[in-house]
Parts: sequence; structure tokens; C-alpha cells
Amino acid sequence: MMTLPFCWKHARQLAWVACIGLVPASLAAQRTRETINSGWLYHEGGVNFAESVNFPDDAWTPVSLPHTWNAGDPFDDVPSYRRGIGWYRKHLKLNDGLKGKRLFLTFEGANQVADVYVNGAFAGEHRGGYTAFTVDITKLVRFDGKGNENVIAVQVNNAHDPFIPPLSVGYALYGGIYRDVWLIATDSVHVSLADHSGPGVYVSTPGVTSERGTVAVRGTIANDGSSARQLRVVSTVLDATGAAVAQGTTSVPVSGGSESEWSQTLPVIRAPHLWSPDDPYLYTVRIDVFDGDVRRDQVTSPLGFRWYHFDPRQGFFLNGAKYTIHGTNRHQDYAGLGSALSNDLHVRDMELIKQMGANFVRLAHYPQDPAVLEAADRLGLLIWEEIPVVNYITPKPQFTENAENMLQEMIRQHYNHPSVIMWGTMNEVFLWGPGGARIRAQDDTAYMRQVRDYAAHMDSLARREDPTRVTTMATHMSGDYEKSGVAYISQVLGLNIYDGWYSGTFDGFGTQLDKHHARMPDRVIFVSEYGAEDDYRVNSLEPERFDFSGTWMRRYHESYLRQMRSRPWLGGTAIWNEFDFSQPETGGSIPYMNQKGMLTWDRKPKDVYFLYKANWNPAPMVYIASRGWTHRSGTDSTRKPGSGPGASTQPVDVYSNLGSVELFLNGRSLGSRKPDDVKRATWEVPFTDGENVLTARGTRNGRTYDDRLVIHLTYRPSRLADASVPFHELGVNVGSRAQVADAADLVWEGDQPYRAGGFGYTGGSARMFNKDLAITGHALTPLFFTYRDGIESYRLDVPDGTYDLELLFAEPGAQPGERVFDVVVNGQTMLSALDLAAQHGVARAATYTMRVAVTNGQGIVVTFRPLKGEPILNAIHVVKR
Ligand code: GCB
Repeated sequence: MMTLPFCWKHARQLAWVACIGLVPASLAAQRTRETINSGWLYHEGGVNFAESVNFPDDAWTPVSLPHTWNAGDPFDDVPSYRRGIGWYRKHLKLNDGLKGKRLFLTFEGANQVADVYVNGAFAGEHRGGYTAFTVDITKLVRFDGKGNENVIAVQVNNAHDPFIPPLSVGYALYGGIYRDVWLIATDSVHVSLADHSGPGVYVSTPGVTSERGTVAVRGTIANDGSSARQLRVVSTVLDATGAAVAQGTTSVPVSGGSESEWSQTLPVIRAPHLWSPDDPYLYTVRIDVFDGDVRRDQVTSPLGFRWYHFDPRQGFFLNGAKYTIHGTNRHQDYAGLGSALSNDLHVRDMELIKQMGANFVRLAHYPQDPAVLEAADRLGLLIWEEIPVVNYITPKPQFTENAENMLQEMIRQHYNHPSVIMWGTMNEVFLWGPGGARIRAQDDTAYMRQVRDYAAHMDSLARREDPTRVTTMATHMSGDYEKSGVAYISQVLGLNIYDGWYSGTFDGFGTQLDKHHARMPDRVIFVSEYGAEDDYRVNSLEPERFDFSGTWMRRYHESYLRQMRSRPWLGGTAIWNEFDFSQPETGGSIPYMNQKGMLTWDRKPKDVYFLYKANWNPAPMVYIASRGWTHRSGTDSTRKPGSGPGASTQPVDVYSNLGSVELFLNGRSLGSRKPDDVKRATWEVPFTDGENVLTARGTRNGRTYDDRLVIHLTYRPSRLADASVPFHELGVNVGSRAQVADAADLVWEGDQPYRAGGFGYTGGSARMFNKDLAITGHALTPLFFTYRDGIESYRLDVPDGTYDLELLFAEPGAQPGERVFDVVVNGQTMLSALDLAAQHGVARAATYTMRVAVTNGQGIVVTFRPLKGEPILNAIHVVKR
């Protein structure tokens, strides 16, 4: 059998290029590459001699890669998670056919220090959890003719190391071999695998225009044989159909036991098909290494023809035209799996991002799986990739050395991906002080100088490594970056802005941007992060900052969208974050999670996902918002005139990119609306008790698009004793105006001041928990996250009868003895000298249930009598028996 000759696609090129000679397949050496992900054994903790061949490993746990030992423990209620050593062993049987080959193991990612042993001998160490590394195992493996079993042992350690970035982060540092491991076999003559685990060939497109595409290729060939070879390297550009469109040949002499570098520029490709997010056309460059007529190795690289630049006053330009970058950030973790995602899940994430209509992804805060970069090339997503230098640095040579190595590995490993446009060197590096503690502002000027020098050093290394791309960094809203000079180092300055979430109002976003732009008119400004959090169980008609309601999150993003649009000088923008992700040791409405995602941790899209889809993806769509609010309560106080008893009128938003949308309630039209500038249309909907079927409908080019949502309303008259609706149950989310739905679909209503005939508090102020405190002991955390501090009484004017009254508390921070109070119900002391900190601990949910008989129309009056400090209440629930 013969391999096919390379021939040219375009007739006009046939005249000047000959097809290359035929290669007898029997003589052609091919590298082989296979994953060795299955059949590993895992042991938690350090153990002596685990690398030795005969080490007894039968009791170890069988695992498949990708694997992390922290898939669960960052999210349990035991503080912290295991950071230390884990061992992996694999009894690897090698084919006889691999004998005489050069053999390599490539680990795509092991967090964060990996020591690799083969048959008891040390094969190599790698520091850094997010880049690949390759070890040459040729001399360490055995072929005994009886199965060729070899023992691979890997010690992985994810303990904090002051010299290995990252030092502090807001996400879990999952330990383990959490990406694929490959066994690669090559001929003794091969494209080098020794260059920072990069592909050994580097492809660029100098001076590309829409008329001409030039491809430059360079690389390194290794000759592990003993005699010198005169090799021929042939680079062929194939278009998407596989037809060759350009080729170059270079002679490369390589002495025995050494490596040679080579480079070549290929003939011009006329009118190249350009790559862009809208048309991600990919060519392939195939590099063949010939020794005489024998092919000794072959590798391929993706190729995309595109050119771009940033302009501080006009934004981003792609392929010669203004192009608005609007995108998102991505963390690599996933519910139940930690960081150990299959390639399919990585790819699906990129597809979800693309379907949302984004054209850009910042891979924050670290280099990601090769499958992610491949998907970005193929789907058309521009990429910012960065090394994990987060919050602060250790200003010591060992730290710099490890960071340099990570930067070189990231750039060389992902250099050939046309999707990558920016290399990032750090994130919010002044957020913490040099001692590793969160601070307000840097006052250590020596440290600020050290950070500046470090930043300048890393930036120039990135520019040297890859002059074809742009350097960047993400900073937070602090003057320290300008004061120290760090803000002036990279080519693009990223700003992380959270006005309207952590503090301030939505408008603060534009104000911050304009201030920066005015102060630094020559700097390219890119919004590297913005976002707000929601919890699908929390919803509100009167959203407030930090209430975790979906409504607040939507209003935040709607406002930011408008503000971004009116600033075309921005380099680009990126949402924080596409997916909810781990945030160990923090609280909020779901402890240990950062809920700023457009999708939940298990990839369920939230309403905001469709807000962006309507604005960014031109495919026609219509979507009824408040998917997380299918069980809601309503009272006659929200009834609009004429809507009748038993009805509660509430607004419903629809996102759509159609010209006009009509909304129907139970088949009855509520009218047509034109979606506004952020593609939202709103109707006042007269919900009635029970099931309400909403349908939104619109047309484009004669086709109808619709969406349907069923909302269950629990109607409650504002007078609890109103006989028209017999009272059964009421739960109140004290300290917040937001409703919270529990797993049994009971809607805990928003809090209110006491109104005669109804319910509510007297005295005190509404407060929220400190976000750094995780509330434990109850599944419905949002109920405890808010509370009323200094409350005097809570009153519910329920009709006469017997009730179970439940009072819910969680101590937000007082020490034992600092907050002590009695709880008196209808004149009777039910809880005396309640000291939540002493009896339950801080941030621990505590529930007290009591039976109450209500007579003579007195209702339920709960009085809080302070003995020390201020009484609190987090939620209240009453059920009629
Ligand atoms: C930031 C950080 C990111 C956090 C994010 C947040 O500025 O860069 O790591 O997760 O804020 O949600 O607070």
C-alpha cells in the first residue's frame, strides 16, 4: 500500500509546484499517541517506597483519570479541604511493537507538584497544576517478553507552596491527575517533545491580509540515534477539505544524540479563507520529517488566518474591521467532579458559551485543557489565557522561576491556536498584602516595587516568547496599580468591576470606566470581569443589592450591557463567570459556591443566559424569564384594579430578539410588546391561585417561535384571618424582601413591617451575613443569610386555632455571652436566655418549634427580650394544626 501524493487544489498553483514523491508505507514511521487513563490505583496521603516496583498496591483504590481527590471535601461542612499528597500507580503493559521506540508520557495536568517514577526510578518532576509536562521514559521501561509490565508511580502534592503560583485564590485547588495522560511513541528521529511540552513546531502567519496569507513554521527535530542524519522537513498547508494549498521543504542536518532547530516560510496563499468567530475556518499544517524517502515523524497543527489589533480609542479590530468583543470567563470545575472533567464536558462548555452568543472567553485564572483550546479554534471563540498568579506574589527568585516556566509552557503549548489573542500574566495581584492577607490598600512600597519589577519581567518574557500576540493582566478597582506603575505594563489593561454587587450602584460601572479612560487615554481598557450572583430559589419583586435574587442579577446585567454598548472604545468585555464554580471557605446563599454563573454548577442555564442570547446570538428566540420562580406567592395587595379577588398581578419579563412578542395567560392574550434595547419586554400578569400557563409568541419570516412556562401561585389575602381563603401556612424570609422557595415548594415570603390583620416585624434593622461565613446545618441557607438585628417583636394575625410555630436562627458573629435574649410567645416565655453562639456556634442554623394556641383573635405575638446585646430573627414559619 502506498500513501497518496500531496497534490494541489488550485489549478493556477499546479503550474509551479510539483507533487512530492511517494512514500512506501512499510518504511514510514508514524508516531503513536494513546491515552492511558484507565486502570490506575490511588492512595490518599504520603507513603514510603510507593514508587518501587513490588510495592503492595492491591488495597489501593482503582480509579480512572481524570481524577481529583477533592471532588467533595471543599463543599462539606468540615472546614477546609485536603491539600497534601496523593499517590497514583499504574501497571502499564507495553506492546512488543513499542520496543526500540522513543517513549514519552505526557500529563496534560496534575495539580500541583508531580514526581513521576518508572519502575522505581525517578523520571521527572513538574511544578504547576495547569500546564502539561512530558517525561522521556525510553531508558526506564522494560520489555521482558512476558507482557512487558512496567510500573508508573506518580506522587502528586497540592499543598500550599509559597513559591508556586497560585498562592491564594477564590476557587478550589483540586489535587490529582485531573487531565488525560498520554503514552507517545516515536522514532529515534522525531519532532522534539522536550520544549516545555509544546508541539515542537510553531506556526505563525506574518503579514496576513485578505489577499495574501504567508505561513511561517519553525521547530526542533531531535535525533536520538547515534549517527548524524540529513533530514528533510516538509510543511504542507491543507485547507478544510484536506487539499494541499502550500508547501515548503527544508533540509535539516542533525547530529546523533542532539537536536536541530529549523524554520521555513511557505509560498504565499492567495485570498486565504480568513478565520474569525463568525467564520472559524481552519487550515491544517502538516509537518513531515523525512530521512531519505522514509518518513520518520509527522505532526499537525491548526492554522487560522486572522490579524487583529487593539486601539485605546476605538476598541478592537479583527481582519481589518472594528469587531466588538463580548464574552465571558470560564473556570474548569463541575458539580460532583471538581476539576476532573472529561473532554466531552470541556467541549460542551465551549459550545454552551458559543450558543449564548459570546465571541470571547477568558480562561481564568489558569491555562485550561487542550480540548478547550481545540474547541475555541473550531467553534470560533477568541481566547485570553493566563497563568495562575492571583491576589499576591512571593517576591523571590524561586517564585519568579516557577511563574516564568508556567508562562513559557502555556505560550508554547498553545501557541498554534488561532483562537488565542492575549496572554495574561496575573489577576488582581494587589488584592492581598505580601504576607498573604486581604487588605484595603497596599502601603508597603518596597513590595509594590517588587510587584512592578516582577510584572515588567513577566510581561517582557511573554512578548519575547510570542511577539505575534498581545499581553494583558486583570486588575481590581484600586489605585495601587497606577501608583506602582503596574497599570502601564501590559499591552491591554483588564479591569474587574463589580459596582452594584459588592458595593455601589450599577452606574458605578460606567463611572469607573470613564475615569480610567480619562486618566489613561492611551491604554487599551478591557473589562475582564463583571458579575452578580443569584440563587434559583431566591426571587424578588423588589430586588436589592446582594439579595441573591435572579431579578437583581438580571437588572445588573441589563444595565451593564447598556453601559458597555455606549463605550465603543472598550477593548472588550467578559462576564464573570459563565458557570457557577467552587469557592471553598465562603458563605452566601449557597455556601462554598460562587454563583455569578450564566449557568449553574451542573450547567443549567439561568435567565441571564437568555438575556445574553437574545442580545448576542442572532438566531430567533423567545424566552420567558423567572424559570427559577415557578412557585411564588402573591397577595391581593399586588392586585391591579379590575383583576378580581384571588388574583395577584405581578410583572413577567420576556427576552426575545424578535420584533414583537405577544404574551398569553391561560390562552388569553395580554397584548403584544416590542422588546427594548436589551431585548426585554414586560407584562403585568394577573396570576390566580394555582396553575397559570404563560405562552410568549412571536414570528420572523413567517416562522413562529414560542416559549411556555407554568407558574404556580399560592394566593394569600393580606388579612390572614380572611375567611375566603382559610389560613393554613406562612413562612417569612425575615430580613429580606425576597421570596425563597423550598424543596417542598413552600414559598417563604419576603419580610415586611407589621400591618394590622397581616404579619410583620417591629423594630430592628435588616442585615445580611458576612459573605465569608458559611452557614451550616440547614439546606435552605438563603433563609438564614438575612436576619433582623435588634428585633422587638414579630406578629402574625392568624385566625384562632392551634399552630406549630417555628423560629429559625443563625448567629452572624457574636461570641458566646455577647448576645442573649428571651423569646416570649403570646405572653409566655418559650425560650429563655437563648445564646445562639454558646448553644450552636456561629453561622450554625438552629430551629425551635413550639405549639401555640390562639384564642380571642389575639393572633401570634412573638416578643424578643434582650438580656445582652441585640436579639435577632432569621426566619419564621407557622402551620395551622
Ligand atoms: C474577582 C476575582 C475572581 C472572583 C471574583 C468574584 O475579582 O478575580 O477570582 O471569583 O472577583 O466573584 O468575587
